[in-house]
Amino acid sequence: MKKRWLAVLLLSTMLSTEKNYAQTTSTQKKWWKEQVVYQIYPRSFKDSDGDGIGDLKGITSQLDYLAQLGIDIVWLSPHFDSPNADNGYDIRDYKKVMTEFGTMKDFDELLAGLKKRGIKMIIDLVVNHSSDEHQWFQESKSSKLNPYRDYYIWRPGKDGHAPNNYTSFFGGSAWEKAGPDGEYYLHYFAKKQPDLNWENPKLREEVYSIMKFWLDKGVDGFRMDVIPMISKDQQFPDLDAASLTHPEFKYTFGPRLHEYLKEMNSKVLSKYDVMTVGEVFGGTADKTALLTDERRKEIDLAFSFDVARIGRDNWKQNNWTLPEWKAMFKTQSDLDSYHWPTVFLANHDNPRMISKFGDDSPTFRIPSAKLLAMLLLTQKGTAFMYQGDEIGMTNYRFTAFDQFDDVEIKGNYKQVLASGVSPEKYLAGLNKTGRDHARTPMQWSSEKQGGFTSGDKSWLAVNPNYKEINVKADLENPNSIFNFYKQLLAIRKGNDDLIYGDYKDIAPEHKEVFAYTRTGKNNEYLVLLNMSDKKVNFNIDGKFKNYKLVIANKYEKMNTVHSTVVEMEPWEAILYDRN
Ligand code: TEU
Repeated sequence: MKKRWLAVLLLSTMLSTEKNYAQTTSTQKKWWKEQVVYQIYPRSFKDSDGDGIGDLKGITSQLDYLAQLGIDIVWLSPHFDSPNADNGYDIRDYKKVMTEFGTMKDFDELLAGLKKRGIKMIIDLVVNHSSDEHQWFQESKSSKLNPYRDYYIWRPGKDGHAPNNYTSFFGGSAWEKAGPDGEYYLHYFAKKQPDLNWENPKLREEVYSIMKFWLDKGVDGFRMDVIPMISKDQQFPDLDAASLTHPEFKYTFGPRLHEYLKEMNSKVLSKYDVMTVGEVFGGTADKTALLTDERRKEIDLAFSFDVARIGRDNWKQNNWTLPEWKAMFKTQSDLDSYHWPTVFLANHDNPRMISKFGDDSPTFRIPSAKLLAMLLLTQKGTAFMYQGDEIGMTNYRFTAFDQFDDVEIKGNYKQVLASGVSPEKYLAGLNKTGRDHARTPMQWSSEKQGGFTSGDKSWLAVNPNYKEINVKADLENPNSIFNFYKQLLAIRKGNDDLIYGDYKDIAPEHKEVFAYTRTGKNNEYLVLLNMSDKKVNFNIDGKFKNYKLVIANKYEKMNTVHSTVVEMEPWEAILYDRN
């Protein structure tokens, strides 16, 4: 008896040692690997009361629309009480709903309405920082002796200056002097977003209690905002010159990050059947993989920014090539069976995917939007859609700075111009990279304000192309982008070969065509995407002969592969399968 216990003890110690993993596990099936997430940015989705700001009741009014589309999980961007310095990514009260968005009752109704339709919901967990209007910060700021002082990161200045040269993503120093003691607090983002001090165990317990509060309401998990930033190097060393333009690589993966995530997992997440996806802004592929290795018990999934942000250098958009982009998808799918990738091309911090990766001209908007839909839903990984992409919404053409709302642009404006960049050049850059492109209101119909609000104004202008690009028009047209998404989502649902099948890029060096296979136990898929505005004769291996058409974005396409050359139209996307 004693011996048996000793053996069990020994075995469990071995299993819990980080490097001593059991070798038997392979890719485990999980609901969150199979399902498709749809991100809602509540401010811009649907306004129910005419104040020009989207709200929870507005979302609830469109649940049948989401069910009709066929998505499985909604990711709701922050809905918590906030003074909106950064549209809700600055939280004043984590257990209260933002007044503009409604009440807790509205939240409960939204959640119940989703559940009724079999749709899950994950919410945003923004705990690298809070709002400066959070009660914790008000207390913390009031005195060095206040019990909440250590909820935030305070340091004395150096020779009358900030404690070090850290810069904020939203302009200027990352330190701000405040309160009666003349100390500085740290804020990686806006001044109104002071960073929380995770070194303090009391703060960590507060975060876990917030998580439990929402999980006990029935939410199905979290998207974790800039999660690798929560642990900081307590020495706060100056940034070297090279890091000053991209400090995110120094602000992430601090010494205690993995310890904190393991604690969060054991104290909270492990007690629920939920999914977590971390926003990994500022991480290399190797470091990111540590977060999502299922044996380490930290988080399930990570957004790596490589794919969505290719070529982006702050507000500038540099050129990139298709082979470079393809290599990034490969890196993710090359991960071993203890990891699961994500596929995302856009969110509320990035330009519209059609404008960045497709072609938003009148000729090619529809085929390129459908091509990107096929890419998103046939790659290996949990797919994340962003609101409006299902109807092919495009970037807004900004012509003046006062048309922007974004704190990032407002905060950096002076600094960028002072560095010698002309306003025209900055504007041209922002027209490619700006975060507000994705935040213009959802276009529901050709009525005024695109049917987003009954009011005369919306918080950010509706894209003037709403008369042509809107939900109503897409629902009425069987060949619309919406209906293409719907078909693809139906093809993918429950399709283990397409979900778990191996990924192989069959032409990694091809400059126009993205071509890959997904090989499962029962079937093999061949995906051909011509990502150019030229006709391309694409050579494929003889082994694909007799593969049959599943779906394509041009309807006259041949039904079966007859030769080793596929003549592809500009932006043509074709999905074939073997069976
Ligand atoms: O985003 C962090 C992020 O990746 C970018 O927005 C980045 O800060 C910026 O583009 C740097 O140039 C998350 C949220 O998604 C974003 O909306 C918030 O503004 C930010 O964190 C702070 O909470």
